[in-house]
Order: sequence, then C-alpha cells, then structure tokens
Amino acid sequence: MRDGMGSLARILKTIDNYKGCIQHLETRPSQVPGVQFDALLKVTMSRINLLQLIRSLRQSTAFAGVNLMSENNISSKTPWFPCHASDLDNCNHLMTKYEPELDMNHPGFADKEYRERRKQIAEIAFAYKYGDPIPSISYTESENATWQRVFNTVLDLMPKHACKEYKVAFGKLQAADIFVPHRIPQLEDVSSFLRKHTGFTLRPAAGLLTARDFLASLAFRVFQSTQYVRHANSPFHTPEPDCIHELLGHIPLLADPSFAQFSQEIGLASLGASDSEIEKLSTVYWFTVEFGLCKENQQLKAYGAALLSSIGELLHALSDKPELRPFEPASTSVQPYQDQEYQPIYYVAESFEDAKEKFRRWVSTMSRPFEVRFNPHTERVEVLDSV
Ligand code: HBI
Ligand code: FE
Repeated sequence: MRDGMGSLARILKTIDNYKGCIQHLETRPSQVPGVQFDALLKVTMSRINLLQLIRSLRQSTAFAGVNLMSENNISSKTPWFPCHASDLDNCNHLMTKYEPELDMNHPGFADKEYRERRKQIAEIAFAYKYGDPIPSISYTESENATWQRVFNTVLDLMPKHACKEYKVAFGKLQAADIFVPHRIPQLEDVSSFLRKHTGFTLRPAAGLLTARDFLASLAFRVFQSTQYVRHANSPFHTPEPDCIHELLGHIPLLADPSFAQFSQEIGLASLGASDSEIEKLSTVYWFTVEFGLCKENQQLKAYGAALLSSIGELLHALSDKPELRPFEPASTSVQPYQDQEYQPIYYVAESFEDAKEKFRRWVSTMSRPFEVRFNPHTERVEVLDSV
C-alpha cells in the first residue's frame, strides 16, 4: 500500500462489497521502496466474486500490486492442467463408448480384422511423445479407396456449400500435394503444413478423447488427430472420429488464422475450468467447430467439420428442415445435443471474427479466478493471478 492505512480501509470495504469474509489480517512495514505496508489477508468468498474483487483492486493505483497466494480452496478446486505443450503427453484419456469393441452399432463391431488394424494404429498414439515425428502409416488399398470416396464427394459439394476460408485452405492443401484423391495424407506432412500457416501442429490420438484433454491441447495450438480409418462398409458415416473426419473436416480451417485463433481461445478457456464449464465449452465447440454454419453474402455456408466431412448431414443442415439460430455463446453453451441423429438445431455465426468477439465476452464471465496467456516462444501457458 502506497498511502498508509487509509488504503487498507478501502481494501476492506471492497472485500465487503464483494461479500467476502475476512479470516485473517496481518500488516508489516514493506521492504519495497515507495511502498509503506504489505498486508496479508485471508478471505473466504465465492470464486466469481473473488475474480471481480481482484479486478477491482488492480484498477486502484494505491496498491503496488495484488498477489493471490495459493489458497487451499482455490488450488484444491482447480483441476490440474497442462502448462507446456510437452505436458500433453498426459492428456490422452479416452472416452471408450464409441470404440468398435464396445459400441454394437459400430460398423467394425463384428469385424475382428478391422478391430486389430484400428488397435495397431491406435498404439502409435499411446507411444507418442512430444517432439517425436508422427510415424507414417502404410494405408491399405481399401483404406485409400474409402478416403477417395469421401474426398470426391467433398470436392463435389464444397464449391456451393463450404465457407470461403475452407475452400481457400483446401486449395492450398491440394497445391502442396497433401490432399490428393488416391491416398490418405500422412499426419506428419499435414502437421508441417499447418505449422507454416497458423502454428498449429498435430499429435496422434488413439480415439475419442475426453473433452478436457481434447480442449486443453487446443490451448497450445495442438490438434489431437486420430490416424485410423473408418470401416470400409460405411464410408459416409462413422460413430467415432477417424482420420478422414479430421483431415477433411478439421484440417483446412486450422490453416485459417482467424479460425485457428478461435480454436486456441476455446482451449485456453478450458484450462483449469470446472466440470460444468468444460461441458459448456464442449457444447460451444460442438455447435461451432463441429456443426457451425455461417453467413456469406446473405447465403448460408458450412464451416463445421462434422458437416464438411459428412455429406448427408451437410445437405440436411442446409435444407429447410432444421431450426437455425444465431450463435450466442450464453444460450448456445447450454443447448442440449445428441450425437446419434442429424441435429435439429444449428447455430449461425455472422463471421469468425464476430463469433470470436462474442466468445471472448462470454468467457470473461466465467468463474475461473485467474487468467491464462500462451507464450508462443516457450510454448508455455502463463497463469496471470496477479498484476
Ligand atoms: N477427441 N480425438 C478426438 N477428436 C475430436 O474431435 C474430439 C475428441 N474429444 C472431444 C471432442 N472432440 C469434442 O466433441 C468436445 O467434447 C470437445
Ligand atoms: Fe471433430
């Protein structure tokens, strides 16, 4: 405090305003030149109010700084989260409900050979460590043929129905000889391509990851991508993500700077978030990154990966059947959804920039008592809990 005990009174008043309860108070003459007192306060209050209290105190010039000490009920309630891209080696927890062994509706459920092949490819992801090159896969003729069928339908539908950012990036992937009809692209080549455009990179994933782990990687501009291929009998549908979905659905837009930024911001917002907030962020992700529609010269276009990699749902989304609503994070984030049938509701963004603005405003209302910033030089997330 720079102006003596008078400022302590103001701190106490501010804490009272935010309904905090003081458990302990200590002051001592400060060692810092120009600062008269250090004060240590222990308070109990809700996380939301605490965040606002800190913001409010930071705005006052009477204080040399407000430091949040690690307090029991903050550190214990904040889940562990990765702070460096290499920590993502620990973020590979799977949701197994759609794996071919466990999901009776999976087209590979009764196909032992398919399940073996899928497992063999998934092993690569379990063994993968940060910094390794992504091992290449010799895809079989049948796997490449499945890719080719989906690739050709995307080529047909894209000119009319995909947003311009997708088309531009798709063209670049073709020009780089990464997207060709007759063979599945290797993740390592795709990763190098993305790194040059937006700094995104890939790491191999063994299947459907938990939302927390999946979203956390986006904070580091890392996209966890499966590497196995859907069942040959079902080229146009897969219950779990496969590399055709990742490559044709997600990769082109991750090469777009504005969309890449939006993706990273969802990831940053997820770090250390509560379970219910992870649920909301997943829902936003679902209705934007997976199933999002946007406007382009008064026309409706698709940018969601699940739409762009699934012809059936793409045509359904752009027909007059579903209900369309404007993207608004506060309401979109609590809209229930299912993953068994086509969506009855889609959310329409004005543009990526507009979606990002709205998302930022909404994230600032979340209850996390600290902010995070990604330092691209160190690939480290810095936690800002004091100024
Ligand atoms: N895991 N491998 C993988 N790919 C995804 O696209 C994916 C995921 N886990 C969760 C998820 N997507 C989303 O539906 C949200 O829950 C984040
Ligand atoms: Fe996806």
